[in-house]
Amino acid sequence: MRMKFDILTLFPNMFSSPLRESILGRAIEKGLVQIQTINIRDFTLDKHQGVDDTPYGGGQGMVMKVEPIARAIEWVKSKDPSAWVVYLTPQGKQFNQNIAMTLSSRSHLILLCGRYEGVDERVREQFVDEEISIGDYVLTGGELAAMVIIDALSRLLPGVLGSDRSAEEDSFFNSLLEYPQYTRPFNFRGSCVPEVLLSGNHSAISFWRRRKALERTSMERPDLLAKAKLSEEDKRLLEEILLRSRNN
Ligand code: 9D3
Repeated sequence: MRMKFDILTLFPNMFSSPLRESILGRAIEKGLVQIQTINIRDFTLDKHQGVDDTPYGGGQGMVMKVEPIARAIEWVKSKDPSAWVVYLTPQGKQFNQNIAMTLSSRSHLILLCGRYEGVDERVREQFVDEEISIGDYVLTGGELAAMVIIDALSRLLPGVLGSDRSAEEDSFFNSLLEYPQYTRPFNFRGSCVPEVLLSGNHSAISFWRRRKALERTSMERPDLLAKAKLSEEDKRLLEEILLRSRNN
């Protein structure tokens, strides 16, 4: 159940250290995740190694040429025709946990990172299976987006996290924000840990955490409440929270 990522980029060095740290680094060492960067420039044939050119019809900036990208994708696919091509672009559908789960069931992704004004339309037409954006803000290219996707997918693979964590994953996400966490010291510059957490009363602790999760979600992400599975108790707590926030 290992997953392979081939990253097509003009800046392969961007990927060297971020992916080798911590959990992802261990997943690579364990052989659960394989990441290869491919420099698109290595697939140029002309001696100037041009990877971009001015747009037909005029206009600002440069467009990434079709041939080097086509050759790079065909090279990967000649070894594995099942590889799925994802183009990182502001025009793609917005990445979320559901897309992460769907993509993580594929064994081999080719992540195409755009630069400049993007790729020649014929790359999309003939080679791209899916287009993804990581959100409504402007990046300088698709490289950081590719890393976000690799990170989010890798942690879903069996054996990458502790097994107890992965199970709760799908039920957790898209429901509520998490409750506040504390560790030592008890008193930091006059701000103390809530007493209930020291009480040893597990049902009181669970109740407090659920209330805090509901409180935070209704303040910061009310949109999540619409999708959340709420008990009658949760609904009662929410009423209380809403009433209190109106009085403040
Ligand atoms: C002149 C028009 N450009 C600036 C608004 C459009 C544009 C082209 C290329 C804007 C950004 C980029 C580079 N971004 C990506 O390649 C990218 C991206 C992003 O910018 N935001 C969120 N997700 C992604 S995925 C790839």
